Order: sequence, then C-alpha cells, then structure tokens
Amino acid sequence: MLKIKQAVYSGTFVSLDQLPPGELPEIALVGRSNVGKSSLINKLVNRKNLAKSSSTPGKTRTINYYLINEEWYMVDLPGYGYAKVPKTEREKWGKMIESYLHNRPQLRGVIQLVDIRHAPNENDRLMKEWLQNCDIPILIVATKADKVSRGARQKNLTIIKKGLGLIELPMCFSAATGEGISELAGSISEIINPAEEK
Ligand SMILES: Nc1nc2c(ncn2[C@@H]2O[C@H](COP(=O)(O)OP(=O)(O)OP(=O)(O)O)[C@@H](O)[C@H]2O)c(=O)[nH]1
Ligand SMILES: [Mg+2]
Repeated sequence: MLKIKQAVYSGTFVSLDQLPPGELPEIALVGRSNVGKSSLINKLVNRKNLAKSSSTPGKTRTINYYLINEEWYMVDLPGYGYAKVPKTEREKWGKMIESYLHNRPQLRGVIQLVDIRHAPNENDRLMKEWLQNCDIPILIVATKADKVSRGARQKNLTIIKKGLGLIELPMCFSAATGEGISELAGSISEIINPAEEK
C-alpha cells in the first residue's frame, strides 16, 4: 500500500527542457481545467495547499512537480480546454502536454480526471484515445463524487464509461470527503512498484 510520508513541492516549469533531470518515476495528472487535479494532489498527500487549487478555471498554466517520499514525482499538468484562455495559448499548452506525455521516459502512468457530473467531451475523448496509443497505464478517475447523489452516481459513471469507451466503470473520488483515496493510492502504488503489489 502506498504510504505518503513526505510531499515536497519541487518546481514549476513552463518548458520541457527545464524538467527535473534524473530517473525518478513520474505519475501525471491530466483533465479539463477545474476538474480537480490540484485538489486531488492535496488530498492524496494530506496537505491543504501544496498544489494551488482555485475556483477560477485555468489556474494551473504550468507543469508543477511534487516529490513524494523522495521516490517519485506527481506531475500536475495544465488543464485543457478552458475556453476563456486565448486559443493560441491553449494550443501552446496542448503541444506542451502532448510533448511531455510522449517524450518523458520517466513517465510511468497517467491519471485522467473527469468530473462525475458531466459527460466526457471531445477533449476528454481525444486525450483518452491519445493516451491509449502511448502504451502507458491509464487510470480514469471521476472527481467531485460528493456532488452527486448515490442514485445519480451509477448512471453518471455509466455515461463516462460509454463516453470514453472504457471496459470498466471509472474510479470515484472526492477531494471534499476523501472518498476513493485508498483505492486511488493502491492503484498508484501498483504503477510505481509493479513488483511489490499483489
Ligand atoms: N465538492 C468538491 N469540490 C471539488 C473537488 N475537487 C475540486 N473541487 C473544487 O473544484 C475547483 C477546482 O479545483 P482544482 O483542484 O483547482 O482544479 P484543477 O483541475 O487543478 O484546475 P486547473 O488548475 O484550473 O486546471 C475548486 O473550487 C475546488 O475546491 C471535490 O472532490 N469535491
Ligand atoms: Mg490545478
């Protein structure tokens, strides 16, 4: 089981050639702007403000690294598809995210977040397809689970499953209640230390 003993902010980067050197494994978070990427990091490491979270979408415009247990990095990528960000800038981020996901040998797995309240959109679908072609473990997580009733939950998860063409229902997560945290930690652990987990 993944135990987070230490989490340290280790830098903000705007271009790929600045990223930390070395061979520590990395897990990256992708998802629409405002889906809850930074909040998920904070919940996972049990720190309120390690990753800056905001109700203003488009907050994270950079690649942010967090070193966990001095063993691996959690990488917070800029959210995609935020309409109010100028198109040229959106395209620039898109290229940066794509290039990171494609050209980073340290990358071991990607967590793609979708908001449990919304059906996946074209950007979510493209990201999922694209990740699938990268041949890397992908974990799909439905965020903000506290925002839907128990009854709506199953229905929404099925919509996400269909929308993204998944074989199973996505994992549920809430940064507000902590629901899903141990399942998430378990899955991350399997990605980081495949040999140790059973
Ligand atoms: N109720 C509830 N609110 C959440 C949850 N996760 C995130 N939020 C809220 O959603 C908003 C956006 O969360 P962030 O974590 O900043 O989202 P992000 O994906 O990092 O956004 P960008 O950095 O803009 O791409 C904030 O107001 C959070 O408090 C959750 O699980 N439950
Ligand atoms: Mg963020």
